[in-house]
Amino acid sequence: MFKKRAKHLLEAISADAILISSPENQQYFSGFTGGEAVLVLQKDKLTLFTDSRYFVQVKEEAPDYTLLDITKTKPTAYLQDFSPETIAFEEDFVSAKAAKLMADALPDSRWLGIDSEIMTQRSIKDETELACIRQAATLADDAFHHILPLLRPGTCERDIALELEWFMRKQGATGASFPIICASGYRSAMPHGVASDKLLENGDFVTLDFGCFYKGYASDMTRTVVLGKADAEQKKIYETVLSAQMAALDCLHAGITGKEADSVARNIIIKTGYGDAFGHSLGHGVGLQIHEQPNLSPRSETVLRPGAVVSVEPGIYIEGFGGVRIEDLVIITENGHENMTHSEKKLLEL
Ligand SMILES: [Mn+2]
Repeated sequence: MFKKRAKHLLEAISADAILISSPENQQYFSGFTGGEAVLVLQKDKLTLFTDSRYFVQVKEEAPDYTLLDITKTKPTAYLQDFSPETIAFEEDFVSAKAAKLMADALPDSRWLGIDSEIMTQRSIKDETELACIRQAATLADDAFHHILPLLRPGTCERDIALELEWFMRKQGATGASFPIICASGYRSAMPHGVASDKLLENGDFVTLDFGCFYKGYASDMTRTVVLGKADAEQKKIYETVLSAQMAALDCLHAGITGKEADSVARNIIIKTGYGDAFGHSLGHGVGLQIHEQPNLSPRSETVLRPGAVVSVEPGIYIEGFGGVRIEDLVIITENGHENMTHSEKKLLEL
């Protein structure tokens, strides 16, 4: 599998060697999860450079790679023997200083940024990856079910976030996939309102946006509930977001662009008069990172392909009043999508 991924990338670009420095891409191309290494991909040779802290781990996780001690041989010194004409590297990840050192060590080589090719390859998930993301999504669903009885007036947002993370980790997640958002009452108008010391109050919208990492892969979901009885405006906002979300899900299939999907949800929100209150894009790709390709945004010309994993998360946010977001995580298929998020979506009045 890892050999196949490396081969695919080598074939997609014309470079004699590819250097992989970021932790996510090291995991993607080799299986190594230690994070501190450099991979060198060459046509018939896969080499992993790291130090003795990781030697045992590399043998376990990345058996397709030849292990070299980075304290004895630097990747650039190793490459000098091959006089590579073109070397590809992650220019979005490598610091300017490190890039200069690399270029100085191999002054005759042409250096090529490779980030977008890698992100395009990573945007289509294979079955092994999908199994991890499904499990990460299931753990998040289970955590939402677990947290519902704890959403009570007087509970602190941070305690809710902590309990969600604790629950997911107890069930096998390695951590939350980003700082958990628990935004209640007026704070729910902040799309990225990370949990604060605020106590939940009766009448509050409570937006929970969270997910976890399972075997390196992220999940992402959002639900918004009301504490007590929802008032008429809360109901109207919630129903608008829900119908936008359902319409966007219905339109998803391989072949449409990110832009088209975004506009389906956005037009519903605009028609209801809340257009200005939906400032962010409809969704984003999810995988080894919480935000990756493809994007479902008004600017995204990317055509969705089968095997892409995206979030679908319209929202309405009104300063001083509150906000609603509903988010599912789905796999794009030839004729539609597979929804990995199964938590209740009708308005819960707790
Ligand atoms: Mn998201």
